[in-house]
Amino acid sequence: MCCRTIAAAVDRSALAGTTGSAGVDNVQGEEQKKLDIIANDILLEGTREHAALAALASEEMARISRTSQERTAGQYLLLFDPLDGSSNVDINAPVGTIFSILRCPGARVPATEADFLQPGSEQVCAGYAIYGPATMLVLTTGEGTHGFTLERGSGEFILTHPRMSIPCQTREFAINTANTRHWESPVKRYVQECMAGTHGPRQQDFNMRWVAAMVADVHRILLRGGVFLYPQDGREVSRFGKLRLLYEANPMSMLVEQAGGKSSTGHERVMDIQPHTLHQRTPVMLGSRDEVERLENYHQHARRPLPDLVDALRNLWTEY
Ligand code: AFP
Repeated sequence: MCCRTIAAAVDRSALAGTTGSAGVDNVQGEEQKKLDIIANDILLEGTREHAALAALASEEMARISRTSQERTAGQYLLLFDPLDGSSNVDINAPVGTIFSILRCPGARVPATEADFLQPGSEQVCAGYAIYGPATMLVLTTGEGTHGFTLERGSGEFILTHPRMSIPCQTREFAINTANTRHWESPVKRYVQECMAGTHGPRQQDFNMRWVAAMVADVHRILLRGGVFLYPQDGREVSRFGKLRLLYEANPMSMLVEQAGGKSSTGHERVMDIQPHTLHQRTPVMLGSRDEVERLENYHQHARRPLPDLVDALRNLWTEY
């Protein structure tokens, strides 16, 4: 219901004058778009009265918001990124809503922020809506990942992509290569080897895609495979990665794992991370299993000093 309303708001944005910046920053210090705020309000309005929910957390709100059920102890906690990739709205490119549902521990009354700090493996449901040429809802409750397409006439989501499955192997990767100089050596090595194509160690040509909306990049991977990377890097802002653990990385990791893929920080499974704060960031590498395992391998290898030297020589060799 909320996703249908957000889809309509995105659809109308150029006509309604709701593209562009709202002129304020969110809790992460990132510029809020008008539609970030509109989508957040739609989700708050549409879920606040829901009997099953104890509290909500959003990328756009510094603190959690308790629902009207706080006194009757709703059983679940809802977390969301209301409009992922929102700068794409201005160029009529895909955006989406990402969400995650957790059990409220012991159905405490009222729920607290600490109740949200659960590892991704505790999620009972995860999903996203993508607002592209068609609006789709992609969901998992722990029994596979399934895609539903909005039929605009009836307003119903019809199951069109049952049991989505990510092939183990791929020749497509997604990363913002403008950040190359900031990456750590295992990521540099991985991307350089992909870019070296048939003459490099991978002995095959790779393709690169980057939509700048995680929802769209993950959707592509669920449909045809690939690997998506947003690693930590040398910049202050992404020292611990850019993406938010609780309402971006965890739900996407559950969807990917339920489709047979893998999701890692390079060092550990994303869904095993014990969160410490609501808006915590994490590095993410997810998608086709063989590629994510290769990346983990390179990270493990790079921990030892000698392989680091080998990497440096290899980088020199590739550059010159
Ligand atoms: P917003 O949700 O703030 O628009 O950010 C989108 C995002 O977190 C993720 O969806 C993209 O993969 C990533 O940022 C794009 O980052 P770059 O700006 O480095 O391309």
